[in-house]
Amino acid sequence: MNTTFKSKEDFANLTRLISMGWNAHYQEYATGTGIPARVIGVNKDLFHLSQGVEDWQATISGKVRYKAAFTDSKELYPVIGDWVLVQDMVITKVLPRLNMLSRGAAGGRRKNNTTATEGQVMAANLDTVCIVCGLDRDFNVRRIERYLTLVYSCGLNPVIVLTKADLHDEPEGCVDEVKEIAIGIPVHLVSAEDATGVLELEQYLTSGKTVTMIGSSGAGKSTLLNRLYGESVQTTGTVSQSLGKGKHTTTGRDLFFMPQGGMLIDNPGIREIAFYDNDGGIESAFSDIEHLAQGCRFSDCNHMHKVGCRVIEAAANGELPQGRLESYYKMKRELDYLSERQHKSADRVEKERWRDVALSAKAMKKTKRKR
Ligand SMILES: Nc1nc2c(ncn2[C@@H]2O[C@H](COP(=O)(O)OP(=O)(O)OP(=O)(O)O)[C@@H](O)[C@H]2O)c(=O)[nH]1
Ligand SMILES: [Mg+2]
Ligand SMILES: [Zn+2]
Repeated sequence: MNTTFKSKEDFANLTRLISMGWNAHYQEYATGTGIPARVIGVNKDLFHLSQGVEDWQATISGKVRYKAAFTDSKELYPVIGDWVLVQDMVITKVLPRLNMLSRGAAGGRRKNNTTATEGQVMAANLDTVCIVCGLDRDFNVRRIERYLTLVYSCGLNPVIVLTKADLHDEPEGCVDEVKEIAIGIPVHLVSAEDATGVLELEQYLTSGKTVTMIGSSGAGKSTLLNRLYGESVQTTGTVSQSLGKGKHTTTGRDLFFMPQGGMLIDNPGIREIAFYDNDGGIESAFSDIEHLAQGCRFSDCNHMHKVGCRVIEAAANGELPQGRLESYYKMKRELDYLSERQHKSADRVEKERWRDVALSAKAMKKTKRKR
């Protein structure tokens, strides 16, 4: 990073950006017109940007929009947490992301897109992803397993936050249950109601660090943010008595500069956890099964047939819960299908590209002949 400063002001600006997560990676790519800023809110085509002192709204340049529409859009369209270059209230460049939390979104294949399924990037440039689960009717170990696979598939660091501890008679039992499936991952037991355990979460919110929360609607994400912030900055909503579900109170994504020094992104509740990336998520989320698999007789064992399979043996004798193995099979099938579709789609896009090249060559020949 360039450490020669023309003025005290330059130095102060850089220090402020660093406290917002700026580092040598973004500095390296910050070439072109405009000044760096971070996306702290998105409202359709309007982006809420900040440089630490002031914040303002900007749109995106035609060039960025065009690129996003005709290439792999998930890389290029600004999302919350992105670092961008901005000039005269127009975003001129989205700096390459260090990571992103994405998931499968409903909808078909876009023209010229290289992937079969649409992906939705929820947030970019993250240090920690908090999987928030309420200890009311929201509590579901199988769902936490899915969130873990999603976060790992994106190459991100998960942390599990079991909230609403005040509503459960034996919350410690839930922690033990979760620890069995979340091997080596911190599990925090908190209550936003009476502040139990909330201080523990401050370790993730130190200067320059960006944390995001995901979970179902009504899990208690916004309430937790308010508790950590020390005042009510986000609207919260009640959980339906009959369904035990939230009412999708948070609808947008916002990044908050926390008094602890870090940044916290609140997300809308997730209805359905669909995968999009496939970056070894299953191996990390099911490291116990991966470990058992070393004892399988055949190195390419798919753990579906009994012959010499250590995983099936462990499920049969109770070492491995049957529900966990079923969860593994289901997610593995989904992720295998996803990579197959993405491969196929990439091949098809390549074929279409060559067909287009051939067609335009033909067209050029025709016009030459006419002349
Ligand atoms: N008793 C208790 N209630 C809580 C706690 N945290 C949240 N709640 C309640 O749970 C309900 C839902 O909380 P929200 O914070 O709005 O949930 P959310 O996860 O942000 O939901 P969406 O914005 O819909 O995704 C509210 O009625 C909160 O008061 C807690 O620690 N204890
Ligand atoms: Mg909310
Ligand atoms: Zn096996």
